[in-house]
Amino acid sequence: MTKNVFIAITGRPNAGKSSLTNLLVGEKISIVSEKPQTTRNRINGVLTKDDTQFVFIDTPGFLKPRTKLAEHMVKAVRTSVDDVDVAILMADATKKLSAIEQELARSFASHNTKVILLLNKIDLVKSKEELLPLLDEYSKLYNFEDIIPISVKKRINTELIMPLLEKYAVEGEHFFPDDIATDRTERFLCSELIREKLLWTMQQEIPHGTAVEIESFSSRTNKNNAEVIDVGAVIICEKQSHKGMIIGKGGERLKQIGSLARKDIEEMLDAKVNLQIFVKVKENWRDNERFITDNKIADD
Ligand SMILES: Nc1nc2c(ncn2[C@@H]2O[C@H](COP(=O)(O)OP(=O)(O)OP(=O)(O)O)[C@@H](O)[C@H]2O)c(=O)[nH]1
Ligand SMILES: [Mg+2]
Repeated sequence: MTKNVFIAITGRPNAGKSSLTNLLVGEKISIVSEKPQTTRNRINGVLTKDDTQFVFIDTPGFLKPRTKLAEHMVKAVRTSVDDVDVAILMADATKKLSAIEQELARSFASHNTKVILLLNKIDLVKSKEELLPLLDEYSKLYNFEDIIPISVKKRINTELIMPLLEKYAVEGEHFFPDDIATDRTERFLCSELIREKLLWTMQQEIPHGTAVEIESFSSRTNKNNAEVIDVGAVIICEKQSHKGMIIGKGGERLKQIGSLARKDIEEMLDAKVNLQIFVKVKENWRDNERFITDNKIADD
């Protein structure tokens, strides 16, 4: 008999949720950056091991909704913890317990969710003693199934996670084909890989005001009989001045974003990629409900 386990990965922005998702799935399916609020959509990562299918639901860092986009992000978290077999609360060992973790704990309590606490980034903590007061605070916050200090970056204790999760598997048909790593389309992953490079290369506020749309995506064979995928993308930003900064002097910045993104997209698609990126201004798109849903920017 086959088994499934649905796992929601929740926690404050920048805690390392997407890094953990990628590590557990074994492939890069969710983008990672040092800037909080990198993930905007719920992303399912899938790993099938023997009879058991693990479905990891990477969620946007929990935050107070100030824009329509943020509202969608919070909704994505709420609906994710609703109906899982187990949730992970990803906490940051270098940060105090905050209103975000308290709010999540309330949400878990109202659904009776089983929750494993992972205290991440312990590579940045000098001594174990330093962690004790925080561990104590967390153990009072919720009746966690387990509490494990980890480091995704340095792979400390990360080997303990999968055997724990397996315990929550329930019998049933697999929900996804056994050979896929995510249910997201290649087009979506392309747009995310481009957005990730914006986050890497631009100042704080600009990438948060951008969205990336894939306008064309087609495959052809070149004269050497190799597959080439033509990808046409548009970066949408909020101001004319931002457009100038994204393009950069002599187009340098956009070239850099394009070449970093192309490398990752080629790796993902295992083919040569010809990537064209344009930049467009659309004021206040983050507050435009129709734009967000029509373009599936925050939708799942
Ligand atoms: N030092 C250290 N850094 C880490 C660790 N795990 C993740 N990071 C870094 O933390 C930053 C945030 O990681 P993400 O995986 O994007 O975090 P997230 O929780 O998905 O963030 P949002 O999508 O914004 O909610 C990145 O710069 C990671 O490289 C860790 O164990 N140690
Ligand atoms: Mg993330």
